[in-house]
Amino acid sequence: MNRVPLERKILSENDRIAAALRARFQQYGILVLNLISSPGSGKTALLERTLESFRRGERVAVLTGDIQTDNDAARLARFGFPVKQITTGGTCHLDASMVERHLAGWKLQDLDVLLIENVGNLVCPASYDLGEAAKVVVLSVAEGEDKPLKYPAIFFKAELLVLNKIDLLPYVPFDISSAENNARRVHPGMEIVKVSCLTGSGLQEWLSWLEQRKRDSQIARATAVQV
Ligand SMILES: Nc1nc2c(ncn2[C@@H]2O[C@H](COP(=O)(O)OP(=O)(O)O)[C@@H](O)[C@H]2O)c(=O)[nH]1
Ligand SMILES: [Mg+2]
Repeated sequence: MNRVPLERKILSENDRIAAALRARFQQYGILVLNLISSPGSGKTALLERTLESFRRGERVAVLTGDIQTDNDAARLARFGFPVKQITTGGTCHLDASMVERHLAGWKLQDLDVLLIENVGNLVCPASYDLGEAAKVVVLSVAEGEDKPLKYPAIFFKAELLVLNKIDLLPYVPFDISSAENNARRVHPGMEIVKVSCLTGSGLQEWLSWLEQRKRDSQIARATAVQV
């Protein structure tokens, strides 16, 4: 078998598992977000600030993916919510079967939100559905405003762009309106929030977006139960 049909077969198997996961998440009204960015853009920092803002009883869990180490799980476990590390051992993205395996032991009926940090990479994670309600792409101002044009697939597929590290704007040559225009050239109408996980600036906008999406998932579940 040559490479293209094999790749297609792997992707369609992934789509099958992801569709089953999505149906389970919808059945329980769980909002699942798939966070994608280059290494170092601030996915874990955004999750740290997010978990920090949640009240103790919040029904949230986190899966965090990396090629090696469980450093991110250790950073995130400090907040007292369930966290598991997915170590891919070389694979440059998470896939639906990894998510399915790592859900074992968690009761989905106990969750309202599942946050998934993908492996740091703007390319491969765009091709793998994890059964999420939405992909969120994080881009930091240290990476250059041209990235949406260079890696259009992920900017097209993500529902939200989190522009992180805006505290660094005085120190780096990054044209924020050009970055926004580039993102919206690839994805017209794309929602964008500008944040600093260091200073906390803009985080309220991100948390409001998340809260709205959480309500949407719960309303969708209630509507499905009624019909
Ligand atoms: N100045 C600044 N640094 C940040 C911000 N967010 C994250 N960082 C730093 O960027 C580095 C990478 O962040 P991390 O969350 O590990 O990125 P990840 O690889 O996408 O998970 C760390 O040293 C963070 O402290 C921010 O908003 N401003
Ligand atoms: Mg990380």
